[in-house]
Amino acid sequence: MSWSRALVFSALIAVSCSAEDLSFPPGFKFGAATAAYQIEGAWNVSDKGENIWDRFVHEDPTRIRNQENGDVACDSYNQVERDIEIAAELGLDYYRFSLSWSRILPTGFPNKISEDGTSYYNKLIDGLLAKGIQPFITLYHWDLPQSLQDLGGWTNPLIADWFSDYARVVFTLFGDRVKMWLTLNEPIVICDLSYNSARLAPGVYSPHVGSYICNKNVLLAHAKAWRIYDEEFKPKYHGKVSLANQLIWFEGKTEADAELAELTIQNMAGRYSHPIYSKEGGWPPGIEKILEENSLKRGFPRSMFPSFTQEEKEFIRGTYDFYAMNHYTSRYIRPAKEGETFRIWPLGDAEDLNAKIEVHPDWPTTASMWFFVNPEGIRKQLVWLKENYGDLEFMITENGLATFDGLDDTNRVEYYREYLKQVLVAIKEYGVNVTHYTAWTLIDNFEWVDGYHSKFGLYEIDFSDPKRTRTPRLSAHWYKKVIKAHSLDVTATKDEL
Ligand code: PNW
Repeated sequence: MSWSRALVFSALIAVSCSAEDLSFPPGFKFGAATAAYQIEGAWNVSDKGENIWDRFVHEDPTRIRNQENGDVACDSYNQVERDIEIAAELGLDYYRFSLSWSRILPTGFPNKISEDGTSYYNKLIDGLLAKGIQPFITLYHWDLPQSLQDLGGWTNPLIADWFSDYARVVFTLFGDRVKMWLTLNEPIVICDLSYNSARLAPGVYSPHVGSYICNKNVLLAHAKAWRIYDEEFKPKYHGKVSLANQLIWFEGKTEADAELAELTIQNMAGRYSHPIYSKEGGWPPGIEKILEENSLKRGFPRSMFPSFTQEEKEFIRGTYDFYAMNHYTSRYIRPAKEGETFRIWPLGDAEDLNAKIEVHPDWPTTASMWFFVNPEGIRKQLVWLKENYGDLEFMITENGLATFDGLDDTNRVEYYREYLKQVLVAIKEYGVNVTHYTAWTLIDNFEWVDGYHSKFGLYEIDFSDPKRTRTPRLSAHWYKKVIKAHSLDVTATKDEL
């Protein structure tokens, strides 16, 4: 569809839904999310081991805007009670947070389990449960123990064993009380974004090689951890495990680019989803051949994109209990022109498909340079997932807006409302079984290379205050009402601030 036709089409959809019921299906759950390195601080307390983000920010502080880092962050390590209180104030059904691998296993390996690390997470889990809030744990949100990075990290195939050993320790420690799990957050960031740019930890530059090897290894690591839960823990604890994929919605810039858009989705969403969620398993159709040809063109004697053995394909296929999607933004795609160069940052062009990405001039910009607002993208993405992988249970495990300072975040309320409306359309008109929605994020936090510059929090944090005071924004008041009413038919006004 062309740009102009897409806009007319979206206007029609908007009209057809305006008189719609804004309530969520019974049993639909609302949560909010954070990640360990972004909030905890306490990077070197007790016996915690160093991780790749600690190393990345200390080794060369200029890698991060304003030379900021997560040494203290939101001080959540010391403010666990306040974080639980906030989750309760909002009335969350669940709180999604991640564990710091090197806080639990200081060496990266299970030869030593940290008592202090374990007791921090026990406090958080038990405190949430006491308030009726379900803990939803991500095992890995980008902070690999440095000890394992020194052995090659995600490019060493042994990582599947290291990760699954860690997973077993965690399931043993917390599985009696935690029923919702994600193994990895956004493997496309761990592999593609990181190795193709070196702009994220571990700062290793290995485009089209490291990123490909990592791609296969993260899938094997996930599958191994999923199978450990399935065999050793699910029979007694009955929890659910998946991984969270970052999905950017793509459309062709012109009608002629529709096929290219589909291929782009397969090359991004598909490389981290098809092996797990498709009926046949393995890499998405067509991708292996393209990446092999590219390797040869780049002068390698053979494909740098690893294939799967039949056994590996079977091992990975079906290792899910639901589909977890993080979604923020959309893009258009078009073929590259002769001699055009490719961007690698902040969001690389589809160089492997010889294609350029663009944004629609009408999409509002945000405080993050990669982030443009297009609410319909979330609906189209959900419908695409159902069409490609079947009638699965879908959970939105991240969605939210980047803004600058201030408690009056009317634009964040607007963002949530418009994206959630589209989620309701996906559920009610397209029959997509979406059961959970997770706001990113509970509190302002360390936004990776953007430092503390752009803010995603429902609660504002005063980072100049040693106490890191947390204050609800307008969006927090609004989200609380949505959760209580189980509907978008609510308003929050500025005098509530
Ligand atoms: C996610 N993109 O990252 C992460 O899971 C969070 O840790 C992060 O704070 C949050 O989104 C906001 O940035 C993203 O390329 C990575 O569209 C990549 C993209 C979006 C989000």
